[in-house]
Amino acid sequence: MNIQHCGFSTKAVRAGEIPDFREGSAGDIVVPIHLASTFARKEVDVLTGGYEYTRSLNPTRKALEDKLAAIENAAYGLVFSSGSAAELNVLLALLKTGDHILGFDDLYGGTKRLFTDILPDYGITFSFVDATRPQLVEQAIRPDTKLVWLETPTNPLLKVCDIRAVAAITRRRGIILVVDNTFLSPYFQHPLELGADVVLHSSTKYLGGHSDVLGGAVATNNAQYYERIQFYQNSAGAVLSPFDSYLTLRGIKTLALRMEQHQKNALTVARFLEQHPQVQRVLYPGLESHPQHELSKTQASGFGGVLSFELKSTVAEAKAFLERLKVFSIAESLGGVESLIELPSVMTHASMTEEERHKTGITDTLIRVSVGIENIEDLIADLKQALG
Ligand code: P1T
Repeated sequence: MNIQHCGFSTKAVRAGEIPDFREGSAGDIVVPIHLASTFARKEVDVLTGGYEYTRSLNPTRKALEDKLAAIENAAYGLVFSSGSAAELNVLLALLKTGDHILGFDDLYGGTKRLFTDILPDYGITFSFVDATRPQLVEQAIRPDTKLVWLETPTNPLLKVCDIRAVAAITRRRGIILVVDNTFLSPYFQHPLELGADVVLHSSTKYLGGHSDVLGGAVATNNAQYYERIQFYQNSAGAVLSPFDSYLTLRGIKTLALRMEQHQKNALTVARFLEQHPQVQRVLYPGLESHPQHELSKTQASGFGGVLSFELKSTVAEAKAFLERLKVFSIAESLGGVESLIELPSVMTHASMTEEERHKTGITDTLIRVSVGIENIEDLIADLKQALG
């Protein structure tokens, strides 16, 4: 069986976990959790099965890295102890003092914090641009720009940018394009096929899928970038543990089923909110009213399970609405089976300055929802009672 030629769910279930029938193996149908931190060898110069020390490589982590590469249709996959660790590894591996990063102006607050508060200490500069308009990206590129960083859709404003158009610009100029694919997951979007050089995930979210594991993932087809990022992964050591690799392997197997249900529920919630008299605006790429609804359909096969909205309310009223909810939990993070709701201005994006938040459009009353896979009737009833 050549797994590369199989469909998405076959890869999600089987890739990286082909049973081992060699003498002494049990033919495990799921890859075992290899807890060993080090691997013994019979001869000094010969590694057993290619393994040496778990920071460098571990069989359970390797199974996940292979599965990740398969579902992203990539040649190489690497996994880290968190999405943030994956981001810092990619940035330090691919950039040097004097380089400039051009970032989408709407990104996860923690990603922006790496650009604004960490990298300048190492002589790496940054600026932000509204990447929904590719011509603005082109204009914002400087002679020292080495890397463009996109999220699409973005966190928390669900802005969508044209990956193909931005990739055409970065390719022409030899600039690295990184796309954070956390919100759609490889089930709905394949940025490498649209021209990105590196794709990244907080696997804490949809890949893990059950709010019980933190992780980060990177995939690429570029051997040079892969070797450099892998060198940093081993040198810095922010690797995913064997147990967390196992949880993520387990999560990915049901990714297709979960994403379908997240999206179905999210669209129903978005439509319900859009027609509610107390709702000011709803941001969800699956709604016809979303400014990049048509663009989304040309580069992704779905719209995901996250949406944001604003009530016609004060901050205190928005907080009281969240606190009246009984099925939705007030919590950071997204992509788990449970419906989560939060106020980005005081939670996930609190690390941004107020000025920067307002410039980007993150108002104090913006509410972000990660719609889970519960029964939709219960979610709608909960929103109704809390709005009422
Ligand atoms: O939390 P961590 O696994 O380190 O991943 C960071 C990260 C990277 N990229 C995106 C798009 C993200 O949303 C995140 C983390 N986001 C949240 C915790 C959140 O609630 O938005």
